[in-house]
Amino acid sequence: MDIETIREKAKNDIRDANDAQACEVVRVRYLGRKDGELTNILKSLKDMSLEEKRKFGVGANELKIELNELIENKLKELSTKKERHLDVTKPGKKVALGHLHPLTHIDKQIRDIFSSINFTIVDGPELEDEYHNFDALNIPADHPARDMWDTFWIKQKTKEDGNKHIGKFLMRTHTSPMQIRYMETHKPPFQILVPGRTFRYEATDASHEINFYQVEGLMVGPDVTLANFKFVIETFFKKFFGKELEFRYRPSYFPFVEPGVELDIRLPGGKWLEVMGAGMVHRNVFDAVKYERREVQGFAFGMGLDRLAMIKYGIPDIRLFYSGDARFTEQF
Ligand code: YSA
Repeated sequence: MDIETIREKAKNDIRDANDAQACEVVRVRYLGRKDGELTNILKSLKDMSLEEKRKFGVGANELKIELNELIENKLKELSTKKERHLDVTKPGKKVALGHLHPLTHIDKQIRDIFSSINFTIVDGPELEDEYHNFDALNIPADHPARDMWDTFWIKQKTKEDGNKHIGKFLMRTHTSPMQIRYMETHKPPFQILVPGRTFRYEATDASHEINFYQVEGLMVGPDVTLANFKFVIETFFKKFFGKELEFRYRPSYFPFVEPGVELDIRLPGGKWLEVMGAGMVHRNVFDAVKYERREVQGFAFGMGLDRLAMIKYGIPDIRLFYSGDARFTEQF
């Protein structure tokens, strides 16, 4: 039988097929592996002369593709036709709802609480320059405190490559550079909150990730004191955890504050957990942003958002946040 005859016959059969089973019968008749009419022609190609092969081969293969497509389309057509018959007794389909990531929940809660006590929420760049991440925060290049922040440096083009920028770039190691960026462009008094993503080149474990989130706070005015910090932060934590808590302030060191403190919260089991670094903004930081150091003072703090989420939801390992496992996020 020649190819044109098969084509005509097969097309008619496909047109007449009125369900999936009939389509399958047609498919087997022409394309069945064992005895399909077109398959047989394709099989016989190997015994043909070169000239015959040329004549039949191309046409037969094209027809194979064409018939497969026609059957496929027919099946689609049949299934949509079927859907058009509305069966009102059929149980509804369950719609799978997406879930917000637990860090998104925590981020929102923190923003809401600070907004309610008049803090302005500010965003900043994740790709930073050395000046804002370190130098302006009173951490010059040779300062040993730079070791506190293991840094992902960005590969730099040299001047020969046409790089006009002075200074190096890095993925911000903390949200503190936004203190500088904000003060460079705003005059006090103000109080801001900067939630954001931060990066550190360090080994991961249950409480350390190379990518995590911090929340920076900064309040500057003519007479802002550590007592204001204490009030703001204790108000925040009580609202955040929804209960009375015990706090412990320990002296600490960060180059951009003087004095510096760390804040611990007592967990239900009685254990103290460090939740943030803070302090009164260092005069050298005010100098860097050209504030008159005798006219203003302020407090700043930085806390780990992931760690707060771990405490609030009882999550034992920070790496779960970044696992991309839907079974984890579905729980929130
Ligand atoms: C201190 C004083 C200020 O006036 C303002 C801000 C600060 C905080 C300072 N910029 C800082 O980064 N301090 S820190 O290195 O101790 O990090 C702060 C918090 O980030 C930690 O308490 C912890 O909760 C979290 N953190 C740090 N490294 C982390 C991490 N969370 C997850 N993975 C890591 N690798």
